[in-house]
Amino acid sequence: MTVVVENRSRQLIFPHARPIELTAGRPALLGVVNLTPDSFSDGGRFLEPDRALEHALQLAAEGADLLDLGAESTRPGGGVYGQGAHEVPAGEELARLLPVLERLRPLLSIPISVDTRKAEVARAALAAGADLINDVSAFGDPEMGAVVAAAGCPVILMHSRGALATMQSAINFRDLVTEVGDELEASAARALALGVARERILLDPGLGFGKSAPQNLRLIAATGKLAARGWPLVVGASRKSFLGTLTGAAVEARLPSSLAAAAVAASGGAVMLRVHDVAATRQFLTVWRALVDEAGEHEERP
Ligand code: HH2
Repeated sequence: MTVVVENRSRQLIFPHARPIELTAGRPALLGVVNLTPDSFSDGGRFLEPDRALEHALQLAAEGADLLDLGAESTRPGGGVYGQGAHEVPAGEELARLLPVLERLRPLLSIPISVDTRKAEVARAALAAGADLINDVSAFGDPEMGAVVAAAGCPVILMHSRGALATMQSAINFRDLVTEVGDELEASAARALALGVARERILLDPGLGFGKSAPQNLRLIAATGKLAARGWPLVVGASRKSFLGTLTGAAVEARLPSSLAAAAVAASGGAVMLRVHDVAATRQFLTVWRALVDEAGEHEERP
């Protein structure tokens, strides 16, 4: 397999935290901290603020480059998750999020991302010290673009199709990789038009969101093709159900599958991976990368 190695890395600048380097082939790790009762991977485990805070600090100590706090599960409905996640009112999302974010902010110098689809939540989170908005709906809320542009913060725009509650029952692609790439570029263009700076936009193919298990594999394998469009790419395969479809592994036993996905996404030039298991992924990627460098089988990108 050809491994993409970027000569140049570039800095991603945040409102509160220190910058991070974005380098294709050496992905930063975005550690997942779920403050939800119903996320597929760890729902309910960190609902209590003290436990969530402890978990966040643990992921930071394990070497997470950024943390992703999510207070609303976004499990897609219409497929393996039945009706999918319940939509949470903004007040409830903020009541789960702010007590953790406010206590965490002064304890960490790494950037804190907030995984939300709601402009009202993003606004309050940014005021409380969040550095990045991770929006799985890619500005589905018409106010979100203005909030992100005014804050001058980076944003992850993730690909999905259709409503969260039904998206797994209406999958329809003719040319998966081209369509996902085109639709991601269209969401980047919308963000630019709303005043978000080009250098603050990251794109994500949205594994599991309106895609079948084989389509998710195809998209991971096509990371290089998507990254070649020139936007920094984030990939979130960690513990997802399509890995279980292939292996039969239960959600808590999907670390080996998640690492295989991480290696291929990193090979394709992803600059960031959204992961639950930070220490293991860091260790795995360090050795993977050293071996790739040793083998010298890589293609340099100017
Ligand atoms: N996947 C989930 C949530 N947020 N954000 C990005 N950028 N990319 C992803 O692939 C992505 C995401 C999955 O959501 P959920 O069901 O809430 O579970 P968990 O947060 O444990 O992954």
